[in-house]
Amino acid sequence: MYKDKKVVFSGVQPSGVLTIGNYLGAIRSFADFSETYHCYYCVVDEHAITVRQVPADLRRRTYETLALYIACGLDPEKNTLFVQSHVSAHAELGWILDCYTMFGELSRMTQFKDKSAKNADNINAGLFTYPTLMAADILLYQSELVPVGVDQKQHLELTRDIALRFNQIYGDTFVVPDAYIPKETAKIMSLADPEKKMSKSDENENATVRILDPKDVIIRKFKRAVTDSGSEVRYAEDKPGVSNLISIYSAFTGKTVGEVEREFAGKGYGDFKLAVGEACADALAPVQAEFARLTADKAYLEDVMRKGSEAAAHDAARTMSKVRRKFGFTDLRR
Ligand code: AQP
Repeated sequence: MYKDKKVVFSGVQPSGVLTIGNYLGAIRSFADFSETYHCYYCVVDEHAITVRQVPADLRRRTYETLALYIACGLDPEKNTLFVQSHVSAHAELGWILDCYTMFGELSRMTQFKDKSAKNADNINAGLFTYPTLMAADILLYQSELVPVGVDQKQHLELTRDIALRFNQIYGDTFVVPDAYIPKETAKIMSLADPEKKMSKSDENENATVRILDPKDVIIRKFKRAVTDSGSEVRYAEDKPGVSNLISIYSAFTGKTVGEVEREFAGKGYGDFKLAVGEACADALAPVQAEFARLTADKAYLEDVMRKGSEAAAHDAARTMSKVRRKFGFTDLRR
């Protein structure tokens, strides 16, 4: 879409207080793209309602997620920061793409299977078509790169398939995007069950470390983290709990896995867990301070939202006009 710069798009659902999984798997890398790409970072509130939300909480978390974007280093002058429901083209293109996505493809999505199991009393159509709305988010801006955690890989592959299908039928319409998945932190696991992904909507508070948790809470949660039998701090398939903690420690300190193993050779899990907690809390402290400053200024956040949604709506309209023309909707706006 931009002749001078390629486009990056990503989003986070305001479905809970963000975890270090969201941070290390996605948000932390967002700012790396700001200089060389045209970046759109969206608070995807329409995705969040596929699971029942308390309206007041959803509203507050939408502000908070935007504030966290900025606190994590995203400058609103260099990135288009906005809220999904403020740009109606997302829902509009989402519907169109629904008509180019097969029932069988959506049925294979593991996130749909997981979330339907978790929300058995509310397996709604939106939960099922979530990936086509996500495809719309990405394709609307002609994005080339989508920084996400590994849990979103399957949705990205579907997005590519939908774009290729559409382009094949109607000629070049969408850029076919690639996922950008950070290698070491692609999937941060739950502290209570290291076989399970850390998720912001997990009801077990001990399973997640939240970006906004105070230092003492962070340290307590790491102290309680489920580890494995034995006492050796070593990265190994049969030690999922300790390996997860090593990944987290390594991500916050910049040390390699080998360096971490050597640092804690001969020491027990207790020392190690304390060090992980301290490294995590120290790394998050500046983000928390900036977040507190930003959330005290609602007018500023609304200004960012307004400017971001105007810019995003303008750019999305260009793709929508192309899409409408290609498949034969009448368009009075030309
Ligand atoms: N545990 C994780 N490790 C690495 N990356 C993760 N992400 C999520 N959990 C981890 C990445 O964070 C980004 C935003 O995620 P999302 O809000 O779109 O939804 P999600 O993937 O469903 O994340 P959660 O925390 O599990 O939310 P809930 O509990 O609401 O379903 C994505 O790039 C995601 O890959």
